[in-house]
Amino acid sequence: MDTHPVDHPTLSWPGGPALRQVAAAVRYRFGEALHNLTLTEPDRPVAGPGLQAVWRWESVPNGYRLWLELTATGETPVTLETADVLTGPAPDLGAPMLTWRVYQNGWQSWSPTFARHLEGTIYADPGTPEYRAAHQPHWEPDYDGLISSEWVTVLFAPPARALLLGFVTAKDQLAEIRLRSEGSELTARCHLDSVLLSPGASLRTEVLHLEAGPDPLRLLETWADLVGRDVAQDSSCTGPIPTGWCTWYYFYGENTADDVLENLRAITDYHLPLDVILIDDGYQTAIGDWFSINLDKFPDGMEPVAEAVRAAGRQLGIWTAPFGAAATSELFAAHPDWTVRDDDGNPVVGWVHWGVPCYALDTTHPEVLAWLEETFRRMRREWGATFFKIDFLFAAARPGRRHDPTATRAQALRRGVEAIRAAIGDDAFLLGCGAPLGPCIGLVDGMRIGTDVDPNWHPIFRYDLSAASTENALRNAITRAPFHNRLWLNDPDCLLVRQRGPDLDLVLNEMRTLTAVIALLGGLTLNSDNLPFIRPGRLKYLRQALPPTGVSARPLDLFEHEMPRRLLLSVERDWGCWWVAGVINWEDRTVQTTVRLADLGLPPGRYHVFHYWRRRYLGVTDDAVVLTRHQPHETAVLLFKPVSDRPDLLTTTFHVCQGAVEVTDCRWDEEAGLLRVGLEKAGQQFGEVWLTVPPSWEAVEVRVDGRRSPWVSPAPGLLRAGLMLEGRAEFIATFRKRER
Ligand code: 9PG
Repeated sequence: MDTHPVDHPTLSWPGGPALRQVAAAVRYRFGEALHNLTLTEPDRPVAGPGLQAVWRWESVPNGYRLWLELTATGETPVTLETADVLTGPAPDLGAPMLTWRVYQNGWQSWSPTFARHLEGTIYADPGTPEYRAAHQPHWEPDYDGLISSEWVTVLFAPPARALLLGFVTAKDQLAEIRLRSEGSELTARCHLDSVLLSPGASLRTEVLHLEAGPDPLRLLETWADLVGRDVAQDSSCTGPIPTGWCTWYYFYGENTADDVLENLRAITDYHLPLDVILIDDGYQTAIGDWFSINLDKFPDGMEPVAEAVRAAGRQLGIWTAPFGAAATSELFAAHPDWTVRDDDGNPVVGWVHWGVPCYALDTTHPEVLAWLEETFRRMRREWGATFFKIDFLFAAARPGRRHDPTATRAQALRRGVEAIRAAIGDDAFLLGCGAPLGPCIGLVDGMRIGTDVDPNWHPIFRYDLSAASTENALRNAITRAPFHNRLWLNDPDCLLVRQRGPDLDLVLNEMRTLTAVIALLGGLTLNSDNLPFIRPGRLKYLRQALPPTGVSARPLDLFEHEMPRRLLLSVERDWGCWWVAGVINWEDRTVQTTVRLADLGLPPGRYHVFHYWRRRYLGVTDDAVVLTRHQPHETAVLLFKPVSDRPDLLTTTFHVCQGAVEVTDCRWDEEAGLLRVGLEKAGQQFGEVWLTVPPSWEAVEVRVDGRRSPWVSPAPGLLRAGLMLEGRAEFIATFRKRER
């Protein structure tokens, strides 16, 4: 061990956490020997055989930034294994570690993510080779008892001491934060994947940002802001949020051209504001053979379908798994040398696709990159596709030998995604899926942030947190909500609203929870039902999630519950403000839930409360709402609207977010006793407008677009009127002062 003889420094925050005895470390090979270089002092170069390292520290507001600079100094290259930009005992957060919550961010889209309780967690490591390959890229035999969070973590000791450790760069190395409670160890590690560093060459690790504060959710949001600004350069968070329809979760790969065309027609007939028609897995004959269309399903190839989509004024979306080559594919037969190799020279399996092994393509190979570019250029040019869902991206980051021995797994993956981005152009939408998150940032517009949604609430094939299920998909959609609009646009996966039956096992409350959470999170909103056969009574749910607001509700209790129960969307307009809370019962039984204004962080005051799905006005509160029968898997969507002393808009039933997208304006004219509500929404939808009427006023009439319209008073102090909204409408209610 080559150690510099200096006291280990401390990283500390006044009145906050302290990291004592910190060091940095580099593990590498020079010649045959494995070396460990330890650094205990910033900015002073430390030399080992064939390698020099410098540990950099920078002070930033509320924290520090740490990284390492490595230079090969010998006559022959060094082989780099790992660089720990920070290692030492777990920090002092002023409370025993077993009371902590640790944000455990999974590696890729489907990997379980949540603020893990060190005692009594829902997490269990399945320990299978498949799970490791898909979710644990840094697995080692000593993984037992270790918590590994990819890219970022927050350590939280309730009630108010939190420390964020997050890399603010991510292009070059996969990076994890490892925490071990037994023996107390914290390490922020960049993986250098045995790459060669040639004599004289240098490299920098990713940059670790450390920040302390009282509010762990805020820290996570702040980190995502920093990364979004520096790495994504906000490039990926502009433009409208995609909406659409996807073939996968009804047809599961069995979809034909006719199925697509019939759904396209239904979308037009039903006036559904769904823009992208996404042809998911199943149109191709094999993974890798993207232009070899399965003619049993698409007898005339892709062109006529693409043409019909465009003619209907929609965008064509195409699914691919671009970094795989099925063992049975023509691609693999023609280019067996294009794959990542193991130590024995055999092709590395990226994943097994519905029973067929798919080899991992070597995205450092110039021919592979050229093929990728050509493939995506053709899809754009020949089919006119403008939306690309690229899936199973983690395959490009499988460990193994590559054409370029200096490329890390992260760099290899990034080169592949860069080639695709270059080919499709900046104006096409790129959606990552099954994707290691960090290396994709700045290249993708959207990112799937959870496992697959499913016709079942609980998983039915495997019982781990990464298995397809509505519950698992929703958990990640919520726990990764802080990434939305900061790193990219979040894709929570598809919305299913079809009736319960052989194709869907969700009960009404579960389907409404899926609808509510997707709507409250404000990300991509794609439906995946068989629309020609859907009951009109179910389409209304889809309409209530469209269009996405673009703004995410905040998971207020992310660090309190492993399955967060409280989502809060604050809406502020120049004509008013209100809050929409989604309160989720994850239990399999009915419970009583108390929702306190204080727990929602609402300013003190008096609020009207509306129970959205039940269409029930709950009255006024200045304290709490009690849901006496909060049913299994039910999300109570509660609107909180400040009480006003004149007639006011309470809510509308056109959208779960209750005015955030469809109410363009709301003006009160005291003189004339007129409340004017401007409404606008794409599509065609029946809904209601609810108004509150204080005792000093009484309603005279309601007019919609100048025509008198019937209204009712469902309870004293309330007025309700229905209307068919097609595009725009002007809703005017007239009132007069009551005689005293
Ligand atoms: C198409 C699907 C859909 C879906 C994607 C992805 O075996 N597996 O572990 C496994 C995981 C995810 C998965 C399929 C299989 O789904 O998330 O939206 O595009 O591929 O095959």
